[in-house]
Amino acid sequence: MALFLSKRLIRFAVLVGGFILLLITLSNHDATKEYMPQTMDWTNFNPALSSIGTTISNTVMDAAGLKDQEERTKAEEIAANKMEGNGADDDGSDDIANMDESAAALQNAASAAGVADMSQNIMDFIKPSFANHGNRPKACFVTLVRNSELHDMINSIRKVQQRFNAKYKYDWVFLNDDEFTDEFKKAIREEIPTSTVRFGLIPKEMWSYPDYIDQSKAADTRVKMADIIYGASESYRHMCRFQSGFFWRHPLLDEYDWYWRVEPSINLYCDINFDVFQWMQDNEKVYGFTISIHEYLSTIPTLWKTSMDFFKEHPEYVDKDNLMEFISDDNGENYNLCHFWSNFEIANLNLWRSPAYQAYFDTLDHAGGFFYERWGDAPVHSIAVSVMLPKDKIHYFSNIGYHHPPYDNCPIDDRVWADGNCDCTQKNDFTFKGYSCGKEYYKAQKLEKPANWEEFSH
Ligand SMILES: Nc1nc2c(ncn2[C@@H]2O[C@H](COP(=O)(O)OP(=O)(O)OP(=O)(O)O)[C@@H](O)[C@H]2O)c(=O)[nH]1
Ligand SMILES: [Mg+2]
Repeated sequence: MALFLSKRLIRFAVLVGGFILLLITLSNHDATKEYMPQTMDWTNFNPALSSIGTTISNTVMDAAGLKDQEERTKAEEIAANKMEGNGADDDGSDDIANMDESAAALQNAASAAGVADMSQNIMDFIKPSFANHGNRPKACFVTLVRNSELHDMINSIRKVQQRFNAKYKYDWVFLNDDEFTDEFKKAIREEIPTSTVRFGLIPKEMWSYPDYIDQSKAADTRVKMADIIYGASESYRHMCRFQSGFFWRHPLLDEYDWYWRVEPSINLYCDINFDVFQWMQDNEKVYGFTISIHEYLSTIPTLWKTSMDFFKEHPEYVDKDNLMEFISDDNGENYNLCHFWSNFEIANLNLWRSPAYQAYFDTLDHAGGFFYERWGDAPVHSIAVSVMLPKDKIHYFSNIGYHHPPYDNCPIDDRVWADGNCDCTQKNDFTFKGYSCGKEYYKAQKLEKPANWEEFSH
């Protein structure tokens, strides 16, 4: 009897063991994985806006409260010095192996979710533009502007034409939430005689409240944020939402693959003796910038958490070679407030047209932060680009002399400065100043900083 019982026990144990083995094998099989709930380890990717806030951002927030440009710049300098004191600076001697930790954390999470090739989505969408290799890119300048900004706009156009576009003759698209006046259109056309110039009215649905936004809550927010720069402005919020989620959907942009964003009151300090669009296309770049900077935390309290929650849900949109290290110092837990200054962008439109970015924007839009806070298009674009793109698709144009008040990108390489016939002061170059994010960028890209960078760091 005892022998009979133990035999049954052994048979039972073998059966159960076999079943468990079968389960393990199945759960590791790619095809099965899709249908099985996966536990993801997000311990390294647990967004919380906390630690960065206290030391750096209090000063940054103070700066945000100052509407006067001079005072703001001063406060930002103080913030910059604090950051340097906090060790935000470094001499680049960090262990290179540690640099990829953040990218690896994201990669692991995506692998755990059974996503084989994470870059597939967004880059597959962009790659068709690269097939045009060697041919003239389908590209244009794009400018969102008001009739009242005509004078400052003409100043920008003159510089762009003089330093670049008189030679390369790319189209220029102007957009406005209001009808452009005949006077505006005539004056602009006169400045760009060698290019096709188009003027477009922005459809109402791209510049109004979606029905899921509580407008009285939005109005309350504007009162509460009155002390923060543009905090009380309704139009600024529509502008940021438009630049984040809609400019690339305007029908006038349909025929283009590439754009260069230009604002009123900017300057180009140097001749650009190469076709930047051709360069982007033929080198298969996606997003180019000149200035990077820290954002005011008080304008985006929940942007980081909302973004990271989205990427947790959609690890398939997280590129395995992402530039997370540019925007987070702790593997994605906190936002370090770094972003590319979006008043200058040379980029591929298919980036924003991709289902991945559209899903991201849609999530942000439903979360309401464009109206209940004051989310800027710069951090929105930058978070998307840094998480979704392979980092070698992002490019810093150190050779383009650029100014948007109050900061300069001025080539600190003497040869570049002389060859470009630049008229900026190299000492004013913002790249390695404390409030900039140039150092973070060089580190995240594993680029060696120019030998003379420290001369230009204060
Ligand atoms: N048509 C239109 N354009 C706008 C409106 N608000 C801003 N813009 C444009 O959107 C771009 C960004 O606005 P800016 O006011 O320059 O915002 P910013 O660069 O964050 O801040 P500044 O320091 O003032 O330059 C510029 O090209 C403006 O001309 C608006 O209400 N209507
Ligand atoms: Mg501006």
